[in-house]
Amino acid sequence: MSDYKRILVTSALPYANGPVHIGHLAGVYVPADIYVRYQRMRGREVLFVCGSDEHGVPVTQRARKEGITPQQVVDRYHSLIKKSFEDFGIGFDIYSRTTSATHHEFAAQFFRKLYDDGKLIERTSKQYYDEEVQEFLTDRDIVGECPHCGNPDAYGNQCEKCGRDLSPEELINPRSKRSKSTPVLRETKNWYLPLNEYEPWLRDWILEQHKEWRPNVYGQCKSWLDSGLQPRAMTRDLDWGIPVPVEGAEGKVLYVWFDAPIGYISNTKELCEREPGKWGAWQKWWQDEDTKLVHFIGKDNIVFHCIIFPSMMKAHGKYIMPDNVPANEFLNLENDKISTSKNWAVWLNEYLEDFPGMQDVLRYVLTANAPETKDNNFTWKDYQDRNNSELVAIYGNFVNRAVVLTHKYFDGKVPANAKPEAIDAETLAQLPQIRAAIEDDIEHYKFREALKEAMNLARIGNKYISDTEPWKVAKTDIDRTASILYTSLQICANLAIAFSPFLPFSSEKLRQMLCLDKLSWDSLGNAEVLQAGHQIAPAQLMFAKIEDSQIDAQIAKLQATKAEHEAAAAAALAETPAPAKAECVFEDFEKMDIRTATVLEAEKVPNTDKLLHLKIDTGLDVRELVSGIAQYYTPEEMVGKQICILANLKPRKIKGIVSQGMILMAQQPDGKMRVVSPEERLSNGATIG
Ligand code: B3M
Ligand code: ZN
Repeated sequence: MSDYKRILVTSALPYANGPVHIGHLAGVYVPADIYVRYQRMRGREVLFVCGSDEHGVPVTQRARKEGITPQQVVDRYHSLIKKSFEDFGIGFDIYSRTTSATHHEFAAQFFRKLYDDGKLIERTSKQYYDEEVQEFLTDRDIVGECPHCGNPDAYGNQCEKCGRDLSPEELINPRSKRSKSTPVLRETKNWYLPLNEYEPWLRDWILEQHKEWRPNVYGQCKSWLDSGLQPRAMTRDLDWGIPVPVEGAEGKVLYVWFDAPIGYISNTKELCEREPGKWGAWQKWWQDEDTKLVHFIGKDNIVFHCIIFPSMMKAHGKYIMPDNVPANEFLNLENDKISTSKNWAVWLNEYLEDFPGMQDVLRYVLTANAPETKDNNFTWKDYQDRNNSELVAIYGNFVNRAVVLTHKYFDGKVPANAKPEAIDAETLAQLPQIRAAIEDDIEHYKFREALKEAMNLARIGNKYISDTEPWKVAKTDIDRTASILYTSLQICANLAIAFSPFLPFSSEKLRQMLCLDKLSWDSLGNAEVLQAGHQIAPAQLMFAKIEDSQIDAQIAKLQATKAEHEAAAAAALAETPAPAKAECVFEDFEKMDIRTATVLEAEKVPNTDKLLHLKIDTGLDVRELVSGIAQYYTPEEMVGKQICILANLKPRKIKGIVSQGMILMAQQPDGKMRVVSPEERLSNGATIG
């Protein structure tokens, strides 16, 4: 904790364009919650802030897709997301939203101060504009051919095929996703934050003063800084967002990544103004060096939280900087990238329908497999294994035996330590070291390791009770039995405390079983948390076994989703025409001699499945050609058909046949080919131009 007086914890504001899934929990919210719960148990003053990010392009895309307003989208998902976090015990002190009046006002004032202080550069640039929908296009609304790999559907900001970052002007044959039309470049004015001016300071603050940051975070910051920072537009030509509060900015809004991080501050302000007695003034949290600020995010948000937002706050002049930004990598699902658009996810609201009351199991598995240093993978099989072989068979089993036997032999009262032996003290002597290890790991944001330490204590307890076998000893030596259960119950009490930041629901259940007033972190490591004679409650099942059938159902659900998405994607492909080719000139077209012709004879080319060998009357002559249409037409269907051919194509030999010309075919988006025939029968040799 060093010399800070309070801790301010933020977690990334989820886009309110869909439900939250296990990737969100694993990447950001469970680690943040573990850290906050632990710090609160240490008695530190902590404020945990989050809220819905409601102005991003994903919101407007969803609104368009559903034919509703962006506000309707965010209203639906804000409340769903908020409830999901509550259901999983993510203990925010406030979960607000960026469409709130408080945020709109605060973010506009923040921008206006930078504007008035001359910290922004006004720049005119050319942006793509869709004349059909009469709007400027965001980078994600523009698609076109990637100049690096030829992907025809690269986005204006990135090619998802080769991963290269792009700018819209780099795309070949750009198309608007909004109207399928070709967008035009139009001049527009926006306001830029000159990030390059903050580069020296960022280099010192991050690369010199925060070498302790996680390597993935430190490394990404270093590569951004080494590549040289450029001024970045902090406004956009969009209609959904916070209007830019300066003259001449009609039709422009604050860039969502300017607006959203300010949401951390405005949400804090909203809480402090609502409960000043408890939280004091918001400035105490954001503008006082005695506050330790920690941002929990996913790796795709590093640049915004380590470079852009700090530069904004530096430009503003009064704000503290984050002490750490423990960004997680990504979690995959059954070896595939989690995807909202492909519905390839385990949605928190659906999880609880299928596994009611089993939040802790998911918290446990997602922490045990947390992608803290590299992407990781969630499988339902591993979820079942960890629940059944760790939570049920070790932790739950140990607690159950200790509590049940205490009721069986001592009426549910903690027995006196009547006949201690060396193994008891040796076992309890491990408690302080386990506490120290958990504390050190959490303080260094190593939640996987910290959880392992807590689980290690459960293994120790389970081994202890298995080795001492109180159910046997009770037949001959009740005093020895008393000491074994006395020792076991001390371990149970330590477990309830140690697991509390990770598994709050089962720790609460154990606290109730042990009739502890509260789970006090200071009692962790203590060999006598429960006094002899203390009455405990009847045993409750800590964790339930998960059956194969439950897992099979989840896997089947995912497979059905995948099949559904692939069918939808194929149908969508059938509607999407091939991309336009590069511009040509009339002279190019004049070289081609396109004529009508009639098919006289047709047969399949032997040993091929795609080729037909045709004899045709072109009006100029009777000639032969080979065409790859056997999958779409039988020879019988072709005889007598009037077609259009490119008559002056250089002859070429195909499967031993000299083919003179090429039939003009229309290729459907799904690949099907159809002959292009004149609407009425014309004379053969009619020129087409
Ligand atoms: N809305 C979440 C994301 O990029 C983004 C975080 C904002 S935190 C200020 O997935
Ligand atoms: Zn590419």
